[in-house]
Amino acid sequence: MKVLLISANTLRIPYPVYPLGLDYVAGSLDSRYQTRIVDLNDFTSSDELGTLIREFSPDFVGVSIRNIDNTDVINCRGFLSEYQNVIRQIRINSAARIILGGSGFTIFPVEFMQALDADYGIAGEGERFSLLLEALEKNEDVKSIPGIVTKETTSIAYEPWDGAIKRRFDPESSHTQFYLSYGGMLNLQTKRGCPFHCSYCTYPHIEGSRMRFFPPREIALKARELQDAGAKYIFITDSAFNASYDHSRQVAKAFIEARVSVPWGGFFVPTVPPADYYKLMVDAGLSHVEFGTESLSDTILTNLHKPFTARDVFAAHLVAQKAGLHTAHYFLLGGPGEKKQTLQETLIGLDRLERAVFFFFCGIRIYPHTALYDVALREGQITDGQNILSPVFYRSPHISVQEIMQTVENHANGRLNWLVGAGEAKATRVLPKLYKRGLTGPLWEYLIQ
Ligand code: B12
Ligand code: SF4
Repeated sequence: MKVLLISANTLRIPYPVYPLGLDYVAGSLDSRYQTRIVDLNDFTSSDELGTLIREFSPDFVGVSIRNIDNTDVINCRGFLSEYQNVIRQIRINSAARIILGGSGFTIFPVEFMQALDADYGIAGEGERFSLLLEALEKNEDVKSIPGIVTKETTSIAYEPWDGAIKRRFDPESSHTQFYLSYGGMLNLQTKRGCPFHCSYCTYPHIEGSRMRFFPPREIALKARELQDAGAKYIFITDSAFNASYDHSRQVAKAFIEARVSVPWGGFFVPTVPPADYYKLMVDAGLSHVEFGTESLSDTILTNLHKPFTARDVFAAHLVAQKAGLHTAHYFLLGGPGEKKQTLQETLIGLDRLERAVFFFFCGIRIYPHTALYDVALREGQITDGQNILSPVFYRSPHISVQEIMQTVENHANGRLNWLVGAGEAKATRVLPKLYKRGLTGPLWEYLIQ
């Protein structure tokens, strides 16, 4: 049986992202299946995909749907029509059964099944792909498999996957070579799940809220494999790498033992770390910390159910700086309770965060299965059953997005390290040139003055 796995994400902002999820889907399939991963970033035209499908002649095609949209309130861009084109290409060139999956799909499984001409979908972890293929081959009923979505599905409930998790990484594959030659960034997962309950966040729904840790030594060996393949930078894709200080320290120690020398970074929660935490991380190669800070007003942090206070942010920032790390903070402005005064608290606090890059997003994308969804419903910002696949952003009733943006822009006063929105235009212009010149990593550190 032949299985073709397609990464349909062609967004290159802030940079193209290696399709890690498909390595896990491929890893779940045994050698009975001839499995091939293709990445649309690696193609120059949709005709190329058609030719490949005809030549490979798959029995099953899995399509990975990562991004729904760019979550930018000002310059919003959705990707549904691109996915529709991909499915059309598959249908024209093959009789294979089409199965959807991925983080974007998991947020809106029913909506995507209705919008795309696919046969099945899997909400949640793709390790269940093998169960689906086996059931289909044996003509068994697939509906008993947790997370399976069909055209008839109206609601889905499933537990996180508790079976084996295996990544199949092929250093020789064409798409690996693409990422190595375009910035050199590959990625790595050290655990699944986030135990926090931030009100707007989809991550606990996608990965589960119980942390499931991968063995540190195994992760370090995988990091070595990426390094030996030529990776110049590794992004740790965990929802929050330091959500477990204990496990992340074990990972860092395993990196040191395995002689991982490539720099790496990831998302961190700005909580106060144990003594010498960031020093150990730096010894293990950590170079960039991306804090999901969101606000420096304690009122807003409480409203967003964040597991820290503004004071914790200042403390976390200071220790990260002392350890010599490149530091970025993400802000989500305009959430419940945001008003002039809370925005001012954030702006005043920002001036205390020295030598950092700030990414501001205004208006918070509303997703199902979040507390923010319920707030928006109560406030009449959305209606029960409304299709929000096409983005709807929560807006504070007390201050407009325009006023927030203008206030931030005024306060930024042209400083390069203050980036409002996804920064698409700037990034599209500058980043490809820098990568061509051989620079690697996320590169936002070059904006720090
Ligand atoms: C790490 C991360 C980033 C990093 C990536 C760095 C890197 N080099 O990898 C950075 C910071 C760059 C980033 C950027 C963006 N991101 Co991001 N990111 C994530 C995060 C936290 C993890 C993604 C990941 O790699 N997970 C690990 C892999 C193993 O999991 P996975 O891909 O989901 O795959 C599993 C399943 O989904 C499934 N699966 C996957 N494919 C398939 C296919 C089939 C057929 C099947 C059956 C199953 C299946 O099986 C896999 C194994 O279980 C997710 C949130 C989350 N917790 O999932 C957001 C997330 C994917 N990002 C999101 C967004 C929006 C973006 C940006 C557009 C933000 C912006 N405006 O700049 C950009 C886009 C970047 C790009 N070029 O595509 C959204 C996407 C949904 C949406 N709203 O559109 C998410 C879900 C967060 C959210 N807001 O809900 N991101
Ligand atoms: S915002 Fe970060 S810390 Fe909060 S639930 Fe999401 S991933 Fe976890």
